[in-house]
Amino acid sequence: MKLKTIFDQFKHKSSFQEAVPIDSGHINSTYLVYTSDSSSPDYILQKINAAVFKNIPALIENKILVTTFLRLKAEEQESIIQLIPSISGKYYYVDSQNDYWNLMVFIPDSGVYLMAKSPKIAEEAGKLFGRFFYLLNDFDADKLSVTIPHFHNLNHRLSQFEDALTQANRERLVLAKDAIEFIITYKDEMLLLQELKSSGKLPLRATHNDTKLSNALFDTKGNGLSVIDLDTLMPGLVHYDFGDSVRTICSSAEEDEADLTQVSFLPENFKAFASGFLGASKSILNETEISHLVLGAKYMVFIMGLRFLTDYLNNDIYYKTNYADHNLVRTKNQFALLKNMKKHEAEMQEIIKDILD
Ligand code: GN1
Ligand code: MG
Repeated sequence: MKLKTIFDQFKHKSSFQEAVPIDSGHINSTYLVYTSDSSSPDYILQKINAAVFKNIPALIENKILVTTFLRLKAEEQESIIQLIPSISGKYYYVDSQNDYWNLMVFIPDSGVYLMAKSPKIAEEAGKLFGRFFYLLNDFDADKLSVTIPHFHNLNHRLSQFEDALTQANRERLVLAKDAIEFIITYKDEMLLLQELKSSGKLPLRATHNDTKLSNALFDTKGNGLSVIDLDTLMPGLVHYDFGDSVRTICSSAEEDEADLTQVSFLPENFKAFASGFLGASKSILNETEISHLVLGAKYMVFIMGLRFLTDYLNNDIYYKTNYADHNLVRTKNQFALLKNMKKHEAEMQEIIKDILD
């Protein structure tokens, strides 16, 4: 089906001019739809990956619940994603190939960063994700459907990894040898977060679960505008959102940089990000949550490396890849970042303490 035809299945009053793919996501297919009338907005049209998201109506319902809630609480200058209903009245459209689409208003003069080039960008992203997290404090997380069960549960990801090990081909097993050993060495350290969760010491909250830098929208001056990509809204821990941001905002390279000498942890970005995030949200966090934020950062780098590695061993069935070893490159990159981050742990704790004092 043509993109124009799909676009016109939604209730907007605009005319389609052109659709340009946005390639940065690993899962869905996303297009920026330009409209021909200057008085009407442009849009984001997105095909949701049904292999990854098994219950897309529930995913859309999560987005509607949260955006409606946020719109009531947000201050005027805050931009909250706005979904457009389809002609059927539902907030998605199913095409003749059984693909699910949704449409959102594009926020004008906005863009994303793949890397935080300065602490200012890191701080702005921190404020944005921290505020988003804070505003959801009194949203009842039980209202959210679990669209990907055990998404950030390390026990689950480790068991998927173990399954992948048993059926991976020899060549990939050999190439991944060091990465496999890395998992074995560090998994117990990371599993502490799941133990705290299971023992009830960490509250389950409504979390975004994909707070990488490129899911923060900025204006042309580098000010934070809006949190985007609400696909993985689910009950979760603060550590998932804090950690996934640190993973991307405090790295000197993109997550698939193959030259590992380019990959290092940036403490000055951590300081800026943490001060933005905690400035907005510290009032709602308990002691145990706060004392494990650094573990949360390590955990998210670790689990992402583990998921890339598992997909590599499964011959790349989950993430979009651009070349044969792309997932292995991503894995090694994440583990290089984690190794470097571990050298800064004491400093990270100090930074958090200073922010909270
Ligand atoms: C995926 O599709 P995208 O880029 O928004 C993944 C996240 C990972 C991310 C790594 C549903 O997100 O968990 O953090 O890639 N989303 C899903 O960049 O698996
Ligand atoms: Mg996403």
